Amino acid sequence: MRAPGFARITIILAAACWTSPELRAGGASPPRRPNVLVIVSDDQGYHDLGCYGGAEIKTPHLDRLAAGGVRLTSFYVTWPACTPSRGSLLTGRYPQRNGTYDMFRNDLVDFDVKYDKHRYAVSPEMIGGMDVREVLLPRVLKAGGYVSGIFGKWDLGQLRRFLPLQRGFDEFYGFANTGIDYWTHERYCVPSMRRGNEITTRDKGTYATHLFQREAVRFLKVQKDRPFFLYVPFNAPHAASNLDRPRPGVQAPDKYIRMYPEGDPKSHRTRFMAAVTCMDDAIGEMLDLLDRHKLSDNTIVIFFSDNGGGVGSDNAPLRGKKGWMFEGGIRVPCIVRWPGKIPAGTVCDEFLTSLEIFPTLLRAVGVKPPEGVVLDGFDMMPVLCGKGRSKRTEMFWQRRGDRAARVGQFKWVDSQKGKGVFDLSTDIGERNDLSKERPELLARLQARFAAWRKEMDACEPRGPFKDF
Ligand SMILES: [Ca+2]
Repeated sequence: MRAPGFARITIILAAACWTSPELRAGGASPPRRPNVLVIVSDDQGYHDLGCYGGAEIKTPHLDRLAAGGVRLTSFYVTWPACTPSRGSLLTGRYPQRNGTYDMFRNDLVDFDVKYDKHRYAVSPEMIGGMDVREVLLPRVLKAGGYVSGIFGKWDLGQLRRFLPLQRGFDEFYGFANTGIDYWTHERYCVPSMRRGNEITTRDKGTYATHLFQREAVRFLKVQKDRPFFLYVPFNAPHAASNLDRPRPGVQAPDKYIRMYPEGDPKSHRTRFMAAVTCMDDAIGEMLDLLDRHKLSDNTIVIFFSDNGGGVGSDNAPLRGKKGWMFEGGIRVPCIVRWPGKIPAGTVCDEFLTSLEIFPTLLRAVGVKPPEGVVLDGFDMMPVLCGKGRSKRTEMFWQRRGDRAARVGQFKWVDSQKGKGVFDLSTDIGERNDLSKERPELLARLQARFAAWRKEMDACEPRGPFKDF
């Protein structure tokens, strides 16, 4: 077995990008590699941004980001919930290939079971984590001279060996499990905020989004003079994870709830919109800082939601929501900005996924992918720049017994929430099941899924769920 590691990661300089005329003449140093800012929201719906047609929600800074770059309308994540989706972003691989193909989560919390720290320490969500043989994006970028920081929701394992500082990040402030109370930062009564590897309760009482904003801004100010990878995976607007009953849903500061005076301040929808707008403000400060330090033109900014909208969200016109195999679970808003490269204010309807982000970023910054690692995506920058069609023709999803495939314009779903074959080019809402009238199409989609499943079963096994 080959375990790709840091030592085998080699760097190439993309000569066309990096060798300035001055350098070729023996003059000044080459231009700086582009910075990377990846922002992920949590359970935000397809219609929960102004720039995606959400008229009732206030997202001026995300709208500004879209106005300066490209907005994707046919962009998918790899799983309809948090953990595997975030794992695919950082590995560039299908969940079934990197081994994280379900949540690291204790189901007992749904039955109001309270954990003390000793019981929590040996519970499944504490001991699961992304296989340490997986090479994560910050590890690869480090070979290119990047400093990397993550501020927010890690969600890829809580034991020290799984935590961000052991996976290539230089700084971490946030929580490692899959959800917290926004104010206490506890998960079902267990303190969960960390600085680096250690739990901290120092900021208890401060709204989590404001803390991630504070830390991301601090990182930008300190690291602005060298190439950086800043990863800001918010937990907003995910419902809070605490033991309050009835379930509180999304928590939001009063200041932002008051920005929606027409809504019931106690409703899930009002608080969801308030949490999104608070997050949008945090994103705005990061964008402002890039502008102030004249870094915007040399910074690739990517924003997307880790899965379809959950409690309080609006997924229109898509069918279903978080957890589902229909489009509402897996098709998400995504914005990419790279001034001077990606035309401003454009819309891209091409078939693309979060698997493309890893190879796209490495190509853009001139760092070679890790040797011996199978990546499931490709460089989508030419597509984002309007210079070509997407190479993606297929995508597959599996969550326990639920399965789905998109092949070209057609989608097959076989799940507890429903099944059928749909033509997305005319039926984005997946209302018209074609499986009876097009049995040959159903068979073709099922065959493509079976071929993908066979490939996943044959790849080098990864933990923690697989028996090998
Ligand atoms: Ca999520």
